[in-house]
Amino acid sequence: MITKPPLSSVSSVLPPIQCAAHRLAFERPQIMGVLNATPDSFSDGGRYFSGAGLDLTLVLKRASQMLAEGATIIDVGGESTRPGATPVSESQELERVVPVVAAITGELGALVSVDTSNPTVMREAASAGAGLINDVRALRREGALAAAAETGLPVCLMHMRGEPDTMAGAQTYADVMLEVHDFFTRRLSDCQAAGIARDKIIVDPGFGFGKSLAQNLTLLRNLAQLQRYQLPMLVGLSRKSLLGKLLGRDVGDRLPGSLALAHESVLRGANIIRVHDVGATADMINVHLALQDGWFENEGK
Ligand code: YH5
Repeated sequence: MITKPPLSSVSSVLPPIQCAAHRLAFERPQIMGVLNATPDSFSDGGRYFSGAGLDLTLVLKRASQMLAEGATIIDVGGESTRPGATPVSESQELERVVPVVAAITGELGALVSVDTSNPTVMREAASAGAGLINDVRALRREGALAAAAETGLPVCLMHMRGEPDTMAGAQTYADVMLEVHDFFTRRLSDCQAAGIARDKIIVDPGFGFGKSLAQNLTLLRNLAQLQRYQLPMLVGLSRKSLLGKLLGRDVGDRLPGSLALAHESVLRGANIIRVHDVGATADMINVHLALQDGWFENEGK
């Protein structure tokens, strides 16, 4: 009899990663909740800004809500990666990100990742309590490898060809899977050379960054291939434009599509799901886990 291979080809649980005081474990998919400290992001820009600027009370309220709904990481970003977005200066990014990181770690004791490509922001956010560096440019900015190594924090390396500003034009890849694989092979070796231990790295294929709809779907269909590194895998698909193209939905009407994409990612071995809608994603993951072998023996009633 011919049996189909499972979607997820690696069944053993990856070792946990130490993120500052927090141990991030991978027995179950973890949820990273998005918190944009920007006035101009795609999906939730300007939410925490009042007349006086960034309002930390609103930020803490939103972070608490995401934690209560099941997020284990809050991803704080101060730079919009939207093509054509006004570039943010270093001082502006520091001003937005550092107080937010300090407030969420200090007041809520939560694990915070800092979504930045800037070496100074990496250092200052680490001092303020961040437990993870999430860099959409995969530490390719001048000084970023050294800064990340200095903090000693784990890092998420995301695949993107070029820069957010130049990536918008559909890129042509001979083979998108091969390109992503070559990219990680190079970045993993550069990280190792900079003194970032391999076991501190998370990989992310970078959905929506310079990729066509077809390329994004190819990446997701073949996501299990990224388990070859035996490193945790993060995916960010929540509310992204591929759903606009696929379903003709505006950014506020993409939750069902986002859940389907997140579920397909979990089936293919994703370990961390970066989302805007934490509660709905937690329900999806809990239903998925209830169908896993052994669940009723281990935690079901
Ligand atoms: C990611 O995939 N993405 S910021 C466009 C949207 C909605 C959302 C048009 N940071 C990732 O979330 N970090 C971002 O609607 C990320 N992986 C990691 N590691 C883009 C974003 C978005 C863009």
